[in-house]
Amino acid sequence: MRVVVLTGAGISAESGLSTFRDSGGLWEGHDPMQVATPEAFAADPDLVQRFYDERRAALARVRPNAAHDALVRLERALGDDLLVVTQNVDDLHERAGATRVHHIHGRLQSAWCTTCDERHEWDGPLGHGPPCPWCGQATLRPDIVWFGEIPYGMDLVEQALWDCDLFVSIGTSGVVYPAAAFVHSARGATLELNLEPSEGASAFAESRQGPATQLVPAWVDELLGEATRTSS
Ligand code: BJW
Repeated sequence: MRVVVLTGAGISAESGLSTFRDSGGLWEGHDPMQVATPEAFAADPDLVQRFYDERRAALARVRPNAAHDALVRLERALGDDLLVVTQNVDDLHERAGATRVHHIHGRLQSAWCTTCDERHEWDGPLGHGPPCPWCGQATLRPDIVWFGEIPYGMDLVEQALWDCDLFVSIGTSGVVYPAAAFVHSARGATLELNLEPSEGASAFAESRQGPATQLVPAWVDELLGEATRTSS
């Protein structure tokens, strides 16, 4: 059974990280076009660096939740037959113990130097213009995929979707492409787990509603139970 799981901000919501588009979400205080485009960064780098510095600092105050933990249980059972593709830039999947995670929108804890093109693991702020550890230029930006930029590793993701028996989308509103179209690329069965039906819910064979910390562990139990019955 080859499974591709797509996660969005909703899986980290119960850990205390804001989603983007829910009321009280990250975009309520910021116009996305003022913080999440290369043009916005060129126009006001201080504002954009502050937005990401605050979110990077917030990671120290949160922990993975039962939904992240359940996906780790699934990885331990399926091994290489599971790929978690996340739109999230937090590190909660990894901190729960996941190893097969692909961040299509980049990571808060990575900094990218636009002079030498090197990427560096980065825990602190970037807003004060620290020098790149490789070339020394003060041209580090958050290693985040903004609107108009190409998400990371799309060939790998498209191949995994083509090969999978099951595609499961968790905690994403289904409005941002290319992730919103993954359901159409998936060759296998499709399932959505979300607090409410997403924009793209009708494209899924099945859609379940509820908080990720309840839906995801229950779904993993169900899948592992089925796998045990089939193998015995
Ligand atoms: C819970 C819950 C709980 C809450 N339990 N659930 C085709 C058509 C139209 C437009 C385009 C198109 N193709 C490309 C575009 C342009 C653009 C785009 O999609 N625009 C749309 C807005 C229309 N896309 C791009 O520019 C992308 N690049 C691209 O397409 O390049 C071309 C290319 C593609 C492929 C191959 C080759 C070339 C780049 C997109 C970059 C997105 N970046 C952002 C911000 C940066 C990261 C950051 O700052 O963190 O990424 S936007 C923002 O939205 C962020 C997120 O990852 C992303 C998705 O948000 P998500 O995760 O869905 O969060 P929410 O808040 O929207 O939803 C949360 C959901 O959880 C809700 O449904 C809740 O109900 C639910 N929920 N609590 C379960 N407890």
